Amino acid sequence: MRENNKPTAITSVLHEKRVFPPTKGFSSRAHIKSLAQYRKLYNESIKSPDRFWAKQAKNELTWFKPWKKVLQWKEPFVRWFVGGQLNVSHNCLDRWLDTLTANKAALIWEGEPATDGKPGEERVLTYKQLHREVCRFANVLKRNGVHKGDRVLIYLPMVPEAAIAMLGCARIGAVHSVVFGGFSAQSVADRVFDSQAKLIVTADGGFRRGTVIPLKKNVDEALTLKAANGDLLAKSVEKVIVLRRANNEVHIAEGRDVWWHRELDYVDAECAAERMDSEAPLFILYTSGSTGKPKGILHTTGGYLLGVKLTHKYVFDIQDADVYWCTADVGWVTGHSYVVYGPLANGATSLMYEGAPNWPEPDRFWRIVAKYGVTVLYTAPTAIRAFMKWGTEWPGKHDLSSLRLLGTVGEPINPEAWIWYHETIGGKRCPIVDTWWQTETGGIMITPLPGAIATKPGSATLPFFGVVPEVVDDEGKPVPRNTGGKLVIRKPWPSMLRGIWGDPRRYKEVYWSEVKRSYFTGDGCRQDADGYYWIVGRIDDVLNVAGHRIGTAEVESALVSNQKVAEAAVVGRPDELKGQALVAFVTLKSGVKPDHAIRDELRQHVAKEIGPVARPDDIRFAETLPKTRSGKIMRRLLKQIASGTEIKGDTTTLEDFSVLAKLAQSEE
Ligand code: 7RM
Repeated sequence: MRENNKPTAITSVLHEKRVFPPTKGFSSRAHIKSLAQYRKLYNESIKSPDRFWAKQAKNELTWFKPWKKVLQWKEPFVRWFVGGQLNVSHNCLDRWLDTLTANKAALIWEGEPATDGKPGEERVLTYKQLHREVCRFANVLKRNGVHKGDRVLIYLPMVPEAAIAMLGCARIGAVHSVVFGGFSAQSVADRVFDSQAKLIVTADGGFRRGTVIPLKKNVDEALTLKAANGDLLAKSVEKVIVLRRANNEVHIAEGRDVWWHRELDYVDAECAAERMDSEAPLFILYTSGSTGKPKGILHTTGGYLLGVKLTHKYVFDIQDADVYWCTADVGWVTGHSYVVYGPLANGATSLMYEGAPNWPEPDRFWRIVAKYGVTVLYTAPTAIRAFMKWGTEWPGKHDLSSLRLLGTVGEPINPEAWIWYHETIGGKRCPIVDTWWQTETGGIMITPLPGAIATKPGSATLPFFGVVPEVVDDEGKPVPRNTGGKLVIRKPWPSMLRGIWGDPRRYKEVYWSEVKRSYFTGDGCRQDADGYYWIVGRIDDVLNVAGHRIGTAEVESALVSNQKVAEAAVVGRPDELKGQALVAFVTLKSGVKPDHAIRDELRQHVAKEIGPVARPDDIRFAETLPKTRSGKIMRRLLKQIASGTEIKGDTTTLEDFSVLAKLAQSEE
């Protein structure tokens, strides 16, 4: 473990006193109508979890075979609905086929506008149509040798086929691992290697801000990359299914690569949903931690689906007529749980948008809200801060009166952005649900329920049903109210991660060792006098840059993989727009002179190794890095230098005092 940093409170949040009670008009129509009703259900969920969850699982999901035991907990390994059988794709699709929902829009998709000014394409898939496409694609997977339990890597742009591919895997019991389209060939290769995926689903290219991202080309490159021992990283891959999307030129390797549309000619639309064990793996999603290697977070079937269905229903107060839009990419957990699985399990209409919020102009989101009459919008604080910067004239051009509820996720929201969102986008009438959760938690954990819980700008408020959070000190003891500490979860919940793919020891070590008998979130937190939770951000070596989770160690290992770099330390500094920016302190190998060209080269190098999201904002060169006597890099100091703040605190453990002065001088 590296030097652990105490959570630092954001002062503007400490003094935040505004309270927004739920409005009568909203509450009277909401699923959960009052604080009393929330408290009653919450208490039930904590006092008799077995009874509470059994009732929910029975009401919400269709089971092929009932479970024998609701919960089996052998810390840190959990099993929910033991012995039960169901299928996620069946619950998201087949379940609706003999209801009024069958002909309702399941997915509304808006493509990125073309560079020639033509509006974006538009597609609507009803539940019936989506079911048909999923069945056909599931048959394509089978035709290409995918069996129950096999891993499939999905590397697609934000198109309906991404959801179709995920549901197709779920239908036949294959385990998907979606890799964000902004990640590099190296990331694809690493994830194939770790998951031993048999097949990759990709597209020729995807559109982003008018340019084509060459996804297939990246896959081709990933398939040539080698491990240190000389072996191909992606040698487990037998087939690549290629979706035609951008019409860019691609290489098709005979015998290995097949076109999605051609394959459809060989299959029919009959495909029974596989009976899956409640604990059968559903997906692996890689996420950054405090080491150089991303962790494959494993989610399973019954508990995950129940968790995302229930949170989606109550947190977004989903009603039949809603047009619900979560702006996350399917490459992130938010896209899994709240673009695809949660909404479809609820028979809701989920909107998907392919492009960027400011392409071709900064009113793109508001144009879409007005065009489809979006009622519920779920986005990230970093996007909200960007909208604030671009100016109120952009939302002002469009009729946003269809909106009735707003949500945020991904990082703490500063009260200024919260108020702007509330007033400018929500017209002061829409409640805001600030939802705290993680890739590991599968679904929303701490959140307002919009008809029941009064909100405070910057607070995720209170725990969802079945969630027992606690703020503790270094010894694991609960801290008093209004005191900062580590956020832990005391009891297992249905959608929690089941482990790290192929690494049970690391799972235990990372999540269940920091604080006794608790799941450690890695976040710092404070509970106020009303019991509201205020999450202040990561206290481990994970940064949150524009809502993207990035491990400092990952960026460091990318930097040192460059021939010219001897050592690197990466820290975050506050950034008005992105929340945090990446600052890299780099020691070059002797003989290499620091200059602008190397700085650019290293930034490019990281983008290539990990992806553009991880590209450092600043690179600062140093002769040596400040270290403790035991050799740990003093990140606390580097953070202060990176933020331009004064150097405070104890520096006596520094190996080389002169180093500090030099670092401070090296500022650009
Ligand atoms: C869903 C997602 C998880 C980390 C988490 C926090 C931060 C997310 C909030 C938040 C404050 C929030 N998964 N985080 N939501 N911090 N308020 N509402 O983001 O695995 O990619 O990131 O994001 O630090 O630990 S994630």
